[in-house]
Amino acid sequence: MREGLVRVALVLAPAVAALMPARGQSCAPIQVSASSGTANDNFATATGASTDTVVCGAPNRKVGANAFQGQAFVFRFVSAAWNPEGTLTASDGAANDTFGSSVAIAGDTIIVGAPGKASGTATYQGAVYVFTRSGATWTQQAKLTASDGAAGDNFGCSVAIFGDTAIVGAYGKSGGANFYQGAAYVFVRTGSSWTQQAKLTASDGAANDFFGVSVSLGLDAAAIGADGKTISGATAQGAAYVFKRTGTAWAQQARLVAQDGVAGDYFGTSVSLSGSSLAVGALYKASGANAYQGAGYVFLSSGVSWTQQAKLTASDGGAFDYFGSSCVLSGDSVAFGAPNQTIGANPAQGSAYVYVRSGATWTQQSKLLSAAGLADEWFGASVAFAGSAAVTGAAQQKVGPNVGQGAAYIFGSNIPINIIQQPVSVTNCTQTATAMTITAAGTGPFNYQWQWRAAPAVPAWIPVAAGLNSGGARTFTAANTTGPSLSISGYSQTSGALPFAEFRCLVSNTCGNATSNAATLQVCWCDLNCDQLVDDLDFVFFSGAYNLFECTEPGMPASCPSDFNFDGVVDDVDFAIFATAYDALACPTP
Ligand SMILES: [Ca+2]
Ligand SMILES: [Ca+2]
Repeated sequence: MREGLVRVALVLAPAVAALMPARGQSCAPIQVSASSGTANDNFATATGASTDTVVCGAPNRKVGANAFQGQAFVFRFVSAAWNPEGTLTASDGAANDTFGSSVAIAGDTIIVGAPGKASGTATYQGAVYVFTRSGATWTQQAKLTASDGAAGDNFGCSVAIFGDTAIVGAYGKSGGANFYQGAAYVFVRTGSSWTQQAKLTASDGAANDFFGVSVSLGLDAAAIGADGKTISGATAQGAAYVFKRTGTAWAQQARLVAQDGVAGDYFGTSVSLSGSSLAVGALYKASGANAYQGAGYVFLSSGVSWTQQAKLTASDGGAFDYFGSSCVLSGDSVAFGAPNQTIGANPAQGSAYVYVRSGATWTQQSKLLSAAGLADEWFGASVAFAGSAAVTGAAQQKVGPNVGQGAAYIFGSNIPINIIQQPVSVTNCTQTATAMTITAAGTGPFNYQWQWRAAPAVPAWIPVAAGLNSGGARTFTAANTTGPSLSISGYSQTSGALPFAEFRCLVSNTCGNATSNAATLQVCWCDLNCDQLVDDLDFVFFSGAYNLFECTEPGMPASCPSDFNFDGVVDDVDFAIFATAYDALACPTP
């Protein structure tokens, strides 16, 4: 049958998917700062958060006449807004305390580190202050100091709290003759009284380990960073230690190092423990030729042993980003700050990256940026999670006329949408229904609206209506037009060029939106029996229609599918179209 047929141009030209970049728009986060802020406060150098409360330390803030005394500021989510709830000041605050260098919150308790606190003539011995909330009022409950405190300990350089247990890092603590070996101290609360439960040191402690530079707490577990640790001769490769509590006794469970650790990584600068997972930052980790780009690591515990699950780096990382300067892990979400990253033309504007875990796989979900967009913001100096919101400190940000005042940003239900599965172009016969599906990541709930166009006949995008849609001489039936998976069926077309139509989806949440790529639906008109081939079986169908000729003829299949050029008759023109597809044997591919 193929001999003697006139070859005509392929009517079903390969469709060109109109690929558009996904537009994950970053919505404006909520900015909080001290209402009384002044230049060089460095507000949000440290940030802690619970579900509805954020605390930001401003360690270099002048209080009264005391330079570098420091304060901390509390904000609470009330009536759909983040409102100031209190200002925390040490009862015995003095110049150079740098109160607010570290902060942590659990429930109605906040602890604040003041590593510069002097004890008599012992400068930089350090202290930690505990505040509790009653109603909306914060009051100092305790001042914590180490049982063996000494000058230069920097006790309070890092803090963490979990229930009625607190841990305090003192990276400057000497171990015998080992300067800067470091230590961490555990305190427990009974009623309103705090007592030291343990002093933790590494089993292999040595000079310049900086053990305690970072700390994190879980249930009967502590993680402690020692970013100066020499590993097998590699100076400042860094390590993180895990300690477990049994009863009231603490014991070292593991020493963790990066699988690809080398000298100078400073692995352990930041740590965050959540359940059986631990995140660790290595802010000076090189990436290829990029010195000091930084990296993050996630370790997983089996209950006894720890293994590295992932190494995370920024998709667009560059040299001197200092990625991993800060980190926070909660469940299957982790964030790392990259405060020295250049954004556009702005050096040290900084950013933070959020990753989510599915199974054992971590995927970058969002890149967070400040709304101000200024050089030297140091955005990402601190990170925290407040429920589903991500909090990021921009500790050097200029606020109004105040250079270095600092601000924090809360990305609530407005974490930018990232479309992680795009709709797929498809070719179908006239009788086969199609679904176009996308998957959006970010903070839900999401609103979906599918759009279509009969490009190039009708190039403007219009919303897909539930039920019958028509335009550009095409009609189809749609369902689930405002869900992630659009159903399309009943294609018909009376004239016009192919492809049949293009579809895309607009996704939005409370403050932002994103548009998916466009996907093409192409209809293989000649595949009359819907088996994805144009072969002899279709020819049998076509022959029957060809012999009947008129679409209105009794016995002609409904909608006259063999009338490929939509002129009301099945004639030699349709036969030529069929012959071309028959020669190709297959439907055109999108
Ligand atoms: Ca077929
Ligand atoms: Ca025809």
